[in-house]
Amino acid sequence: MANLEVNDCLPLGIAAQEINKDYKLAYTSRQVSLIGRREVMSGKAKFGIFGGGKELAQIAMAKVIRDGDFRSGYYRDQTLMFATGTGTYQEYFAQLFAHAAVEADPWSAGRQMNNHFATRSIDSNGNWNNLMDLINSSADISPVGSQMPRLVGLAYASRLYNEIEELRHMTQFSRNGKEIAFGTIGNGTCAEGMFWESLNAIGVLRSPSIITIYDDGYAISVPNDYAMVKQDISKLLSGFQRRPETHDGFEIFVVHGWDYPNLVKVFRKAEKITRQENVPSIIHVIEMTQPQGHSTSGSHERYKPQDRLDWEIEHDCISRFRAWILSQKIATPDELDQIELESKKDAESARKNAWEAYTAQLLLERNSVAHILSQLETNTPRKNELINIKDNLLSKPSPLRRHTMSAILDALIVIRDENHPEKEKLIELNRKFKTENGERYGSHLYSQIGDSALHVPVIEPVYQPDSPTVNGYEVLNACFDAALSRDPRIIAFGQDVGRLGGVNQAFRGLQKKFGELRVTDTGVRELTIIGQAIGLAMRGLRPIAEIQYLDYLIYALQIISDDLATLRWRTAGGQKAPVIIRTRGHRLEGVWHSGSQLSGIINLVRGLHVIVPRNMTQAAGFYNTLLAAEEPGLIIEVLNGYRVKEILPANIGTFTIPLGIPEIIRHGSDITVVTYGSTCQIVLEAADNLQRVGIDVEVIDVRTLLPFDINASILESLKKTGRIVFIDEDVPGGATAYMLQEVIERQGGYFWLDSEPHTLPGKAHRPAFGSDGDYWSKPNAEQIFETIYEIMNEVNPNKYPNFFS
Ligand SMILES: Cc1ncc(C[n+]2csc(CCOP(=O)(O)OP(=O)(O)O)c2C)c(N)n1
Repeated sequence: MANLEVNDCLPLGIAAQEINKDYKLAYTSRQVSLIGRREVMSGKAKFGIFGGGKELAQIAMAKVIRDGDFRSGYYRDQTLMFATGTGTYQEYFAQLFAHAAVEADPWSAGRQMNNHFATRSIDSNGNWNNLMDLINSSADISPVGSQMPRLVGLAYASRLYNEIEELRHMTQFSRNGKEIAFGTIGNGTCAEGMFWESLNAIGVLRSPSIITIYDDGYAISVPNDYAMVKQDISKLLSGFQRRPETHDGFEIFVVHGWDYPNLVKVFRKAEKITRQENVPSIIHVIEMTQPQGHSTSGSHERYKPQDRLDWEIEHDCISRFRAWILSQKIATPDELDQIELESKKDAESARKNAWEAYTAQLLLERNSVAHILSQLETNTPRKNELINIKDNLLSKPSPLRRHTMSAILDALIVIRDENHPEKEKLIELNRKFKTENGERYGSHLYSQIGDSALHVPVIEPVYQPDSPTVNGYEVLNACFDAALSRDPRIIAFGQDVGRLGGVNQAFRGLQKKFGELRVTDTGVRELTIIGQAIGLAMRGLRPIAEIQYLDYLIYALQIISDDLATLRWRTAGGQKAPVIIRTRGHRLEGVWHSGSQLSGIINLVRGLHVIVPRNMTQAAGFYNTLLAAEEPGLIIEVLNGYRVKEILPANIGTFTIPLGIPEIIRHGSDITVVTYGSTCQIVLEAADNLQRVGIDVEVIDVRTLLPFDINASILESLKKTGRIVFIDEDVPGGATAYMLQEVIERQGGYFWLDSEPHTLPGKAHRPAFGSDGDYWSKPNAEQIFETIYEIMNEVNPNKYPNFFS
């Protein structure tokens, strides 16, 4: 382990002027933290978390981070953002105030709490910006440790750009893969499993990353004794240390957080090793402090003993920096005092400007309502009530939109029986504000522009007289072969995907054809398979990440939900990660290979497309659609479909299937059955039997759960039949209930029902093993028959008398 001594590092070769500039930066960064806390305490902002005590390490990091590099960090990194010029003090306050505009808070347009950073990778048309012109920050999220899985892909992308010849032309994303992915993480979070999984993956993938651990001894109130063996993360990590001159493993450094010269030296050394040799580094920054406590939620005096508090004052990195500058005679005390004075002014004026900009629009909105209320007062008998509403609205110290909205409704309640032109104006404002704010706070969950999967032109599959009939897996194999040939950005990986070609053979022979980097095996690590995909996609590549079975998607569901699904929304359209997740499920044998946890999934991954094709041709069409767009999507293939025969379309690499468009797979007039995936086949069997007793069933395959039937075509079927059943393999109240809500409530199906709507899901327990276990755990053809027959029996008992129970 490279443990440097202070004297090793002199001379630094940094001009006095630059050191003074660094001091100003560190000092101003601390000032904005202090002012930020004050703003929260005075009620102007709701919550604050700050980077005090971590300034110097970030200033040192900023000296080695280059255009094109990526950061995946957490909420302590404000100084890095200021030092690299990727954020201003005013933007910092804008985010603290939750100023909901990209122009004010380009990191999140007020959608994220403060100190959650993100640079803008895409423009307002969804086109990639030149990432080589930016010091890129992948968008932060609050679940601690969640910055680590995507770091795997951000770092691995450099290797791919370096080693895959066909990617060399993508100079907007990489210069021969020389970019480093910088990770930052707190000591406490190193107890998370995802930290270890990510570290191991980065090591195995030999990818250029510098991971900096900020160690202030605590995770909120919990000291390291409770968090890790030996209470020392770099001791624990020593097994990752590479042997001299080898490339397997990490270079590990330990350095003090208050030690400017050594921090600079360590970062320089780490950068050299990582950038030139492609060996990842870990920098354990010890003896950091947290002068403002964890966040505005509490004060650290409650849990840190007095001697620790005293120690923190003594080891504060800014006062130590000042002392060092003076000891080196780089500046005089007067000069530093002057810098501090200017810093305070800069910080205060940034706060003031941010507050004025934030409140300007809100005041405008508030005043427009107050103005209408004043006009109304003059010709209503309920004048006093309106004056009260107006005064109450104007008396709020922070003009929040919610106050304006309650004032509007309050006033409308008061004058509900009166007629004035001003009342119409108020109703109009109510409508306008709802529309504007729906967009302001909710836009970009999915793409609203040209890279949307919903804009991909439909190309029908072409069948010729000599089109061969093949196994389902061969349909996918041909689709992936065509995709990999067409587009060098496509990178497929997962457990057994490479050498074996996937457990169901869809990638058979493709590693041999396209090379080990394009079609790759991974370790058994679902979370970081997805993280790898997110990072690659953020750097312009098109990963197809495979999770071997749907049941194991749960391991990665947190990161899909928190990171991938929210990315475009939480950056208000500033970043995207068009990841395709491929998995298989629904139906095989046994508890852990036949789950169909769709309700859990669809409700956690809004922001992704969720596609549940009934066969492999359908799946291929959807892969082509997603690959033609730039949005993330999950495709769940049916596990029992790989050996089912299908006709191979002549245009297997290009035909597309639109999202959100159900398909009627059997026409009928008595009752509508809505289903998807592997139950399609079972419902069709039941429908044949129902035909024998005179019941004509219309069967609809919804094909995609997100989006769901965008043209309300199921409603058209319901209008015809008046009866509807939703069937799938999820638990009761699961995705069948979701479909029911979509059709009956959203589409207005309620008004067309002649019978009570039904759901027929799987059982609440997990699917039992064996064919009979499956039969008694999931909807089967007999049960479907009986359920539908009973509905028809209720409609016409004479025509459909009960004969089976
Ligand atoms: C997954 C998750 N668990 C818990 C929390 C609540 N939480 C926020 S910060 C924090 C402590 C993190 O400590 P550390 O990693 O040492 O970073 P520091 O805040 O000290 O810089 C916790 C437990 C969270 N945000 N995410």
